[in-house]
Amino acid sequence: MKLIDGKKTAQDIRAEIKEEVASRTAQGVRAPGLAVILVGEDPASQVYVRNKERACQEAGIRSVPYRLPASTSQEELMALIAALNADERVDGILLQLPLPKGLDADRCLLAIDPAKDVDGFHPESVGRLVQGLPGFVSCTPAGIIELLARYDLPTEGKKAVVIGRSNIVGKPLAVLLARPGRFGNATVTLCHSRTPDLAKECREADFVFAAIGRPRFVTADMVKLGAVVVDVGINRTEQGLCGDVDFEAVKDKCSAITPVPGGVGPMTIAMLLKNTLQSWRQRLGLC
Ligand code: BQF
Repeated sequence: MKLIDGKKTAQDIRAEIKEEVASRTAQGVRAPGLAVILVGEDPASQVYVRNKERACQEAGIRSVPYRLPASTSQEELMALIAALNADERVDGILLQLPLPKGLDADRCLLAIDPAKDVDGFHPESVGRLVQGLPGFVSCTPAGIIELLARYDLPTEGKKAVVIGRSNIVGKPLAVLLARPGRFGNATVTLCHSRTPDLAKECREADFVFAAIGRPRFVTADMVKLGAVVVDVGINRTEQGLCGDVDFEAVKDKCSAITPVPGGVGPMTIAMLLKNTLQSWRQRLGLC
């Protein structure tokens, strides 16, 4: 079994980004800017936002925090997004989800300029992904494909099972895996809570991507010998962070596996920086 080290890979990518930012800014180009909006006090969201801001800072990306109370109105939030759309020094707009009750996330995401949609959640970004057009790709699925590429685990011609049909992970991941290319061209099965025999679907898969949101949901009997297992789960339990895969049981059966923590999670952050860098290049005509 090969352990797929997302923490190390994400560090490598962040170092590459830092180098590009440093060399451009040394020539007088302004630094990339990312606006980070956090509404309310959700403890997990606070951790994620801190992770993202720290990563930006280390890479030379200017992160501009907007911490708003849970009592913020939809119109106030829409006005902030409009102001950030118009701000030339802002290359990316990150609206941390979930939003507190009473706020309409879809309406907010629709208001973000697609050119600054570094989370890839705008319907235009999703449409571009589905149609195979260039655009921002949701960070977690993009990070997963990047991990497969950097570990040279091609999906071409293989059977892939994605468990979970969320807009943020499962659906875009299934689309990426079915795209042309060495780290695409998979025969993809998108499974969910209404799939009649999930264990059978998984057992037939060369690649299993677990994005269910239930601790240790994928057990050893669900995994084919030699399969690649990617654990996207971030579950908080009494014993700490835990994935959607029963790691201890599955690790001896698969050819490669991502741990939690230190697998897909850090790659999500690295891809956010990569998307911000991409937006900055495009907006300044650096590419
Ligand atoms: C790690 C997220 C569910 C819902 C909303 C590193 C992160 C997590 C884990 C992180 C996530 C999950 C983020 C590890 C951002 C990933 O070492 O394993 C980093 O900060 N994430 C988010 O912003 O919103 C979420 C999961």
